[in-house]
Amino acid sequence: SNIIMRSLCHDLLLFQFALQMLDGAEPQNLNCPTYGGVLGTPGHNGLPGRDGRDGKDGAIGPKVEKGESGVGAQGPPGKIGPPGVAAPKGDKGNPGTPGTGVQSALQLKSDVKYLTDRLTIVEKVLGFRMFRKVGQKYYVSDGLVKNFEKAQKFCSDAGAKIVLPRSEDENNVLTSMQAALESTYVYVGATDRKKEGHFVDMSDQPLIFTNWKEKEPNDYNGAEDCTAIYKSGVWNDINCNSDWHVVCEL
Ligand SMILES: [Ca+2]
Ligand SMILES: [Ca+2]
Repeated sequence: SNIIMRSLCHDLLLFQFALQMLDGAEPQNLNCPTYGGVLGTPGHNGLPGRDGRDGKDGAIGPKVEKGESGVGAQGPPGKIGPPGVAAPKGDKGNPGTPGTGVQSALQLKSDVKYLTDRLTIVEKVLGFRMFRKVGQKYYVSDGLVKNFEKAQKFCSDAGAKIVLPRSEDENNVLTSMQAALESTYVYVGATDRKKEGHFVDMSDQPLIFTNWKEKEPNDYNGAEDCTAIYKSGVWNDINCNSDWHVVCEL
């Protein structure tokens, strides 16, 4: 064990010597016991070592808040890509149904116009005291009595025309209306003022229906150029200045 102790002592002496040399201290006499003798008294504490050098500047700076994430400026546009390949031509479509949409629209427009026109007529009809419907026509009257010129103007002002039956049905309806008016005569729109004995309607068109009484028209006294209908439904040429009931047609 002495050999081991001596070996350790030499190692310690070498280590201590090395430390003294590094410290720049005067090397002291260092000895190790040659033989296993009595352990010496412990040595005094050595002098304190020099202060160590200051460390590098590693101070931690103040904590900084995380900044807002910035928005980068938009870069320049990229290069124009190569032209695309043209798509193959598609198959020819099936032919459409010819004009159904347009026809429907035109039909609807026509229907609306028809209904609007009819409504306009009906509204005029409702403005009269009395009316009868015959076919698509309305015979209307306010029960007024006027000469032919005033009768014609009255009807015209109402957006109508002085009545003129153009069929037996119409003649019958006018006759029934005449009975309701309790009138002897009702003027109808036929005259021979332009050509004696040649009766025409208010548009100078030939009459398509007449119902003259026997021996009429007779142009009595050469002064009968207007036409009126009797209670019985027959016609007579009369003086245009006489006042008779007025019936208009719409
Ligand atoms: Ca006449
Ligand atoms: Ca007559």
